[in-house]
Amino acid sequence: MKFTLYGRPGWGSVLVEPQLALYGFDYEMIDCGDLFGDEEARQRLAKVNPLMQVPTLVLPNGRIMTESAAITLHLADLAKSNKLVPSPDDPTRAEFLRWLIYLVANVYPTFTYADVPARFVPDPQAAEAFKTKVGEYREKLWHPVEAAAGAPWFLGNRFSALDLYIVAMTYWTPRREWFAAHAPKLTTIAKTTEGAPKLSEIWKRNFLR
Ligand SMILES: N[C@@H](CCC(=O)N[C@@H](CS)C(=O)NCC(=O)O)C(=O)O
Repeated sequence: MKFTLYGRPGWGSVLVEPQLALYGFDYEMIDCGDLFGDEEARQRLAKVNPLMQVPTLVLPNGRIMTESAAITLHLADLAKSNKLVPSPDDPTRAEFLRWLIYLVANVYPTFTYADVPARFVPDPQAAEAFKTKVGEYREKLWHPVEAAAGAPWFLGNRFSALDLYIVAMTYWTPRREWFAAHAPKLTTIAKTTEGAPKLSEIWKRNFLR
């Protein structure tokens, strides 16, 4: 029962790796290479994920999963555990689903469009202006997340996969300094989650090199 996770330190694989670890699943990591700068890396990944994105997860039965939110829900099913995903009768379930999907449907695509804006807006000046606008929009998207955040975890007393997303995504642009100034609750959640000894090796490998 072994999973294979395609990823890269600090990239989207870091949303899934801590989940595999917390469930105690056996997994190996494959570095996908620089998907933005290396066409060979893109073509290699295209064989398992036509969108050439990570996380890309090969399940123990050989099937491929992409989309971090789908992976999050499926891993909880496979683990038969409610450790990271509240079960359907849990009062926090609706809130969990709402914000999980919000993060992947609203926040995550801003990176797709603004990481390499020239893919969508060929003119360099227009691309720069587009990147700035998408960046501003991304900041706006974080305000409702901050407003909805509980303590000590996003869902209040209940730790969940959302706390793992918050650690990773607050390392991404607009980055920790911005979150400290504009999203203090999310910053505290990120720090508390990162402080848990079980995952320290994973966070270190991904963000603190
Ligand atoms: N909807 C996907 C988004 C994955 C994603 O955008 N991953 C980024 C890395 S953080 C990526 O692979 N980007 C490469 C590209 O956009 O070409 C998910 O939630 O898993």
